[in-house]
Amino acid sequence: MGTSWRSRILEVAEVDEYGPRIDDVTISGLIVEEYSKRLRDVLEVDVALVGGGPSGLTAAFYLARAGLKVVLFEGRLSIGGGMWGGGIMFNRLVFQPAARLVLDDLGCRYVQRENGYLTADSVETVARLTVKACEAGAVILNGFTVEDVLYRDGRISGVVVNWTATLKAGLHVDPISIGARAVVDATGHEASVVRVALGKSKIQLKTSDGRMQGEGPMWAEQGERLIVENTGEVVPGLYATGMAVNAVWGGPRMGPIFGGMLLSGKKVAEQIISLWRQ
Ligand code: 48F
Repeated sequence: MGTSWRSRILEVAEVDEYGPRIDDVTISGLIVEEYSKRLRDVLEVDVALVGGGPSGLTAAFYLARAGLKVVLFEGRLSIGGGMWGGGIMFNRLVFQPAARLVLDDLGCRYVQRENGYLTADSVETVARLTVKACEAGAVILNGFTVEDVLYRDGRISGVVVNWTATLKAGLHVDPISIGARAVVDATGHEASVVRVALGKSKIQLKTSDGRMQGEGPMWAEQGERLIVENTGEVVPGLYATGMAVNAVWGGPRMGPIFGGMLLSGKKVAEQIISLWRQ
């Protein structure tokens, strides 16, 4: 008997009428080996994105396409954030005309409606964004919650992650750290990375009083405009995109219109790419 799972691959490599025999321990070995390699590869990255909603996935796509090493941590098992349910679980998405170019870059199908509005199937759009980000080279690690940041010399320089399941179970298990040249908070309404950064140190945001302003009541037109305008660095090394932007800067929420999320994801990617090229 071999002593490692690798030797079992050879031992059970016989073929029967169904093809190569299936061995339970080999299945485990393949998962552990490949996941460990992926995790090791992203311990140090150019960009760590937090949150796999529309803004995070869009940013991941553009950043990875430009050749940056990108990891995206999503706390839930499912990627897509607030996109799945459209409005009140009617799973259609609405976009304003300005989002058209981004939808085209992402290969998303849409229907053209009156006054330039575009609509799309939310499930299909989540799937397309996810595939495009992965194909571009972004590594997506789901089930991981970012619970802290690395902060050195006045700059955010990485994130601290733990399994969401571990945190939910309240287990006393220490997290691990990921080094990143840029960290992007794409956690939506929670802006949870910015919050944790503020809560843990003397960090000041670039807002008027250095604090989080909190999002305002629903106003789609203003919200969509401000989200794109204010997308960017909030603390050296830490950027906000998507709904997190309005939580930081006090912009209104906007409900089920999603163009601003895509445009914000693209903008934050372009900001980081241009710095990276300097
Ligand atoms: O909320 P979400 O979809 O963020 P977004 O890209 O888009 C907002 C819209 O969906 C919608 C809207 C449109 O008008 O307002 O709400 O700004 O996705 C955020 C993702 O981040 C994950 C969370 O599970 C969700 O999938 N997330 C939140 N906190 C953490 C996290 C964390 N600390 N670590 C990892 N993932």
